Amino acid sequence: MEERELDVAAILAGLDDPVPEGHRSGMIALVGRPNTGKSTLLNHLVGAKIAIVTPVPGTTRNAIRGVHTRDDAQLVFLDTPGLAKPRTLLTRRLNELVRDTWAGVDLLCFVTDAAAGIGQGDAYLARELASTSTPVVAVANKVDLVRPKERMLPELVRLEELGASLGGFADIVPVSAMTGDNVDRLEEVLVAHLPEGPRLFAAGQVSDQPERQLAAEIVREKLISVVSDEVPHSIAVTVDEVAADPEREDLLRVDAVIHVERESQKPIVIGRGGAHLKAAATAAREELEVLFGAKVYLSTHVRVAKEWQRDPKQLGRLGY
Ligand SMILES: Nc1nc2c(ncn2[C@@H]2O[C@H](COP(=O)(O)OP(=O)(O)OP(=O)(O)O)[C@@H](O)[C@H]2O)c(=O)[nH]1
Ligand SMILES: [Mg+2]
Repeated sequence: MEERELDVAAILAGLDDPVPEGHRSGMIALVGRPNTGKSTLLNHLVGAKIAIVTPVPGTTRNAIRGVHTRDDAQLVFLDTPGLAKPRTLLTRRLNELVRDTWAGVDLLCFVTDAAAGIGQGDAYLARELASTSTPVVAVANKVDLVRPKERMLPELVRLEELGASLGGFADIVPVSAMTGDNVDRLEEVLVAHLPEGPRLFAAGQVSDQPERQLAAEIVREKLISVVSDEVPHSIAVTVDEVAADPEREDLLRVDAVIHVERESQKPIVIGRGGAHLKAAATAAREELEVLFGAKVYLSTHVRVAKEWQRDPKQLGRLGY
């Protein structure tokens, strides 16, 4: 069974195109507390679903790159896990990963949840961001949930006050990452703060995430939506390869392994009569078929990786 390879020629095509004068480019990290809408915003800015989105805080576990190419600029976004109090080795590692991204980017996009209110967690993050010399654009997200509109005012004032700890935000932009309201303006603001420079990626490339990782993430997203309580945090999904079926060229095989932390979590993930697993797998397969433009055969196996969130060896094996 052969793994589908990246089309390198297609990815590199266009890299030599002349770059117009005044072209801007750079890396922009999306940072914020968990659940503020960073991944939703990434998907909207890039115009494709690259990062999974769920109502459960602590969804994103990798620094996911998404590229948006325009004639006059190229914006390379890095979605990051929400920064939260570390409770396990996993969350400690995720926080380190987030901080590592701050150093290597041209611009920080600090995403807050205006509907939940700008709070202590945001203040903590703003103080932490003060240790970098990188400009920070603040986003007040979820404006669609703030009614009446006047209720935005105190949140924007609070955000402005937080900016004082880092010498002022480069800009503050209210948006709805879900409806797309004002995201165009945010994009213009981000471009204005990027340095001049050539394209970093070919025009057609929107992500560098391997197909198997995207597939594993989609399965995890669908599982999170069918299980509840603390179980979403105990789920990790791995896919070794996305490969054409040896018998049928038009069929892609995705073998997903679902890892839980304890034996007692298996029945929760599987559900009565397999109902949870079946619902999640069907939803994942349908989405993968659209994403890959091919028929998908998705198999799922649930395994126990005992206390994986606290075990360095298992974390490595699961890709964290
Ligand atoms: N109403 C509304 N909901 C939003 C908006 N942006 C995000 N959401 C919802 O907020 C929840 C969290 O969104 P994510 O994009 O996963 O948030 P995140 O910041 O990436 O979360 P972590 O990866 O856990 O840090 C999801 O249920 C989204 O649908 C918005 O502008 N309006
Ligand atoms: Mg996320």
